[in-house]
Amino acid sequence: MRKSLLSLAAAGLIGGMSGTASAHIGETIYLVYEIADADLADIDIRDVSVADWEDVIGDAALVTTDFYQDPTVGEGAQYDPADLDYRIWLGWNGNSSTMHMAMERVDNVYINEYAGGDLGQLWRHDAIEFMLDGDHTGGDYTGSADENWTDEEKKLNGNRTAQQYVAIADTPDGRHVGYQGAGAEWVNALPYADGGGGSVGEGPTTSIFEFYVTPFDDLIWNSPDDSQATNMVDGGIIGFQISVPDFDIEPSNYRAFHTLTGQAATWRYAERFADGRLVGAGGGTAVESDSWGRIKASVE
Ligand SMILES: [Ca+2]
Ligand SMILES: [Ca+2]
Ligand SMILES: [Ca+2]
Repeated sequence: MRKSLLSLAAAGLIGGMSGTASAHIGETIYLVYEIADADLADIDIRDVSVADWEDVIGDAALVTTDFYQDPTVGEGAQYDPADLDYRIWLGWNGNSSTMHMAMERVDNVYINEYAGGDLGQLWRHDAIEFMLDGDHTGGDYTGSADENWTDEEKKLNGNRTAQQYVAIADTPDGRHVGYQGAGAEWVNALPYADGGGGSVGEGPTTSIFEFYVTPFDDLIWNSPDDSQATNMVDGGIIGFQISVPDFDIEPSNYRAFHTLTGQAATWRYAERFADGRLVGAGGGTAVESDSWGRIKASVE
């Protein structure tokens, strides 16, 4: 039973679409629901609380047991709610072409030594990783995909056709979300991205992440004008992947690595992302519309 803005759907639901250019992995297609403008206005990403997400959207889209705990990464710890447990809300907005996420994370040992000033380092700490391939064409999206590239070409092509974002709860410089390519000054800033978060308690620590980012079909790191954000519309297919690392000893020293797709090296290969089918809000808010219930019923 899954009651959320994002649901597992049978592959047959969109049938003929599997023959398109979309790269995809596995049999699962996730339904990702639009958050209408009116609902977004009721979500405060800086209040260090997911109560607004619960009020506006409802239950979390994904929980820890939806993820695969990769036994080959670090200690390879498997699911234990006393070690790491979380809830994730996910949605999109067509007017701003943005993907929105919140996570409430309960972790027995909270490792965050991020010093600020370099968003490319967020992955070393207890955080959440959100990878997007807006048109889901797949491919190696790292700057090392071609060994013959010059340094300039590596910089241009890194995270160009898909993007890996990482968000952190506590940060000394107020910047909570960042991607792994060049052009961080504008890609991670308004209107393309913003975030908030914080944490409370110790042993366990509850940390909160709330943020939005922009998927780009073509991201030119030194030219916002030439970059093309994904045109997000009802019925569109997006590639996405979520990873949740757990560090309990020190930064970069993995206790566990949770991944939604179960695929290795999604930091490199976008064709290993999951398929997400964008479901539009049709102008209605989550509270006003009963379409969510109908869609959920159709896939159970
Ligand atoms: Ca909030
Ligand atoms: Ca832990
Ligand atoms: Ca931890």
